[in-house]
Amino acid sequence: MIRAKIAQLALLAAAFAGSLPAHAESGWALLNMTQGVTDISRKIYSLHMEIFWICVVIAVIVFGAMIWSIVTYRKSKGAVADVTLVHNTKVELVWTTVPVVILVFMAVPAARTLVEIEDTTKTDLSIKVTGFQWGWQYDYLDSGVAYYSRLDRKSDAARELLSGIDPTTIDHYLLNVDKPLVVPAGMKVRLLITGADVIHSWWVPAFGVKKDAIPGFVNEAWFKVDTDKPGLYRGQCAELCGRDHAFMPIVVDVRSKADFEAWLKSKAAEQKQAAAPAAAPDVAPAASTG
Ligand SMILES: [Cu+2]
Repeated sequence: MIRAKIAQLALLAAAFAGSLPAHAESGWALLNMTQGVTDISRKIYSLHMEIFWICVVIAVIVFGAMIWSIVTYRKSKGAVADVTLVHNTKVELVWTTVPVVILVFMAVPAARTLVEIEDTTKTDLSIKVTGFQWGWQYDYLDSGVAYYSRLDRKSDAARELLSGIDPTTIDHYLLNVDKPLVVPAGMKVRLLITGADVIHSWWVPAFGVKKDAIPGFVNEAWFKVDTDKPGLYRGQCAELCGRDHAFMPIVVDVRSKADFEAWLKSKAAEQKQAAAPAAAPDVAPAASTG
């Protein structure tokens, strides 16, 4: 009976594994965190995997010993509880020392990566990111280019109650923005992250960046996308910030250095033109008869 149940569970697990969507990454890899496109994101991924396997080994040893003891020394087999073993210094030393050694073994590489994550020196570009209800404002501090980035129009129309629009027909539903953050690949980009109203969080998994956007505070983060990995990368606000929290996605458009510089130049010119005062109307007031 129990064997039949176990076989049934194994079949179910196999069916579940088989039903996972086949992507570039397939099967169980989809359930794992992504390796990302920056050096830091790969370091975070390796740390995650190392610590995951340490936990697996510990779990196998601990649960194995527990289950084996329960089965082997069960009452129905005539086992009698040992009430004499109340203290053993040797055993206590071992079960204190071993976890301490394991923790230090995990903490050293983790601390090293954390220090690297916090190192916002020697950056090539600084962008101020301001989270607001509900979107993101990007200010390129060195060039004066600034704009808002919000949920794209198509997703915004489809999400309305009784819109009648089928969300499955929308490309990247709720994950597209009108104006993505444009950055160069291969350059160290520093983000100065703050909030305009409540706490938000700027999160792009592929970069290994997730930082709270807190009103009155400026948090720092940085990323450097691999030179050979330009493309669109998506993220979300990761701090519950109110009614439309689910509708303020993040899209980062990573371009080659030359492409980025050309974009920044044209954007700066465009903004300069838009800010210039409009020419005075060429009509004399008396001629205006309504
Ligand atoms: Cu939010």
